[in-house]
Amino acid sequence: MRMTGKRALMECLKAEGITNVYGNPGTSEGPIMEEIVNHKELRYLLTLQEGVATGMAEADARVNNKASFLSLHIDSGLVNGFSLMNDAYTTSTPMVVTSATYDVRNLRNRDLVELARPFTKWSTEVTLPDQVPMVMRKAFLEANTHPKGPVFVAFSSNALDGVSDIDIYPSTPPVYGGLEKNVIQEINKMINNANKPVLVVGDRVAEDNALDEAVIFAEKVGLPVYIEGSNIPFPTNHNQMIGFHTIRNQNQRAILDESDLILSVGADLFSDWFFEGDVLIQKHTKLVYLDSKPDSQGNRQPSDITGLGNLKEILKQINSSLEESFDLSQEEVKNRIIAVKKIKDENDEIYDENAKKNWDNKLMSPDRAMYELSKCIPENTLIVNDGISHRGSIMQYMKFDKTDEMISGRGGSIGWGVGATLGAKCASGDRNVIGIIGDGSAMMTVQGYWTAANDNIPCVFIVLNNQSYRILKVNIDYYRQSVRKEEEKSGLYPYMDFPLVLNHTEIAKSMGVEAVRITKPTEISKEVTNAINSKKPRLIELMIDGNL
Ligand SMILES: Cc1ncc(C[n+]2csc(CCOP(=O)(O)OP(=O)(O)O)c2C)c(N)n1
Ligand SMILES: [Mg+2]
Repeated sequence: MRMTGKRALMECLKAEGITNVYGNPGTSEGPIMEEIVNHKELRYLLTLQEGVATGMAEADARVNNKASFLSLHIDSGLVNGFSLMNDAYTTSTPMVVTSATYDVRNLRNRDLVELARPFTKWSTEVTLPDQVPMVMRKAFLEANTHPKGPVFVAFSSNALDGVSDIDIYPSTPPVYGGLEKNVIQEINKMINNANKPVLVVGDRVAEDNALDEAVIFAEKVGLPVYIEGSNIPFPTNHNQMIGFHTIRNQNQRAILDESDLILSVGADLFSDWFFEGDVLIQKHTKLVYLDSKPDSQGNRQPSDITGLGNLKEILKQINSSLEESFDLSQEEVKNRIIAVKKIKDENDEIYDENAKKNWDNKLMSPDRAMYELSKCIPENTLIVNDGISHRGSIMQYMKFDKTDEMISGRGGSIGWGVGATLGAKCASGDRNVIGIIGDGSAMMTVQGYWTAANDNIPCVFIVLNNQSYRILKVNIDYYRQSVRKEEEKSGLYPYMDFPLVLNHTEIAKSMGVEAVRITKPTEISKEVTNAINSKKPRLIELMIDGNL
């Protein structure tokens, strides 16, 4: 069919099932903006800073579990998107990112394709309209193929405004299978021979929709389970879920060190900011490393088996091999589970004891705030967790049974949560979406409050105003104690507090979002309920203690 390149671009997006286009336009995007209004199936969400658009696209991709679409301006607009694109690249979130670019007859200052290359799996430019469909098919295919990640396509004005005979076909993302039978038998043997096996499950279990299979596996073998990453690969309230994977926790480190078999499934095993050594797995511990993503952090530990494939399939294969042959009696599995539950209860007790010390403090304790939130957030809400230093507390009090109940920021950049809350809501229809966001992270992308109001995106932002970059204090303390081996705490946290307190309530109001500031834990429930019932964007600012 005869059409312009810009029309072909829109037809390709529709063929790929895209409904939301996140962006910030410039002069070069004129042809795209003109065209998009002719396609009612496509909703353009105008943001006032590229960090907001990129956060929206990142969350959209994770909610839909497939590539989203992001339209950034040439040069500076694209560069503004890089911090969250970099995270999407290192953590494998699929996104197709575009800029419209110069007329090819112009001399250019910048090669956009080279500029985007370090942050993308594939980066290319389209100069003729005829190229649009094949490049878009490849772009979506690349983004959705492991290791997933952002791709970049620049569209010259010649490609957008040019006319050609064009046919549109969607991409066909690859399907992945399980492992060969002899490998499954080997894994089965190792499970049967192990006395202290441990399971670590991570993001790719969630992405492969394998939570149920992971539960069957853990229950069948009586495994203690750690959750790693930023998704929900295992029910957080399950009796065998004994914690979130971190090498910083000494109790957990001891359990992993004593284990004779670690089964790492879709997880970035033993990853941390600080260098703690190359091989962290003990000599007597065997590692079965299973993943769908070939280049994961966990893959760097020496393993006895490395299996790549679809984790749902692989776990199904393991489960059915255990149905056929598993030596442990039901009684022995029951005893294992009792022992695991005991560890879980002890961990919870230690957590509660610490939390109770500050429970009724005048300046609200973060744990108290998270507890109150957990009591009033309705079932089936999607939580966007950008609580930074309070992520652990959020996970402690809010229990998540299913994969689609929570996503959290991944990769390290702050500024994700505001856009992510918006993008998650845009991708979630009528479902309630609540973002829990650090005051520092939210400040990076406050422009998103305007998009919430402008497009009437009825999500709730809960900003944790602890008047600080609190995580930096946590990390510098850990660094001083565990890396530099200092015995005394210096208590010095230079430039990590905000003596001039941020006021997200007033910022949000100034952009048309209703907002309220809360200092008392007893007020939380009413305000959250009001916010959800309002069916409008709302912001709740919780004033909490930022001290360690
Ligand atoms: C773009 C970017 N700039 C700076 C940093 C360094 N950084 C990491 S966490 C953090 C503070 C986060 O503060 P906040 O969102 O208030 O959460 P809190 O630590 O107080 O819980 C900073 C500045 C970063 N990760 N990303
Ligand atoms: Mg803070």
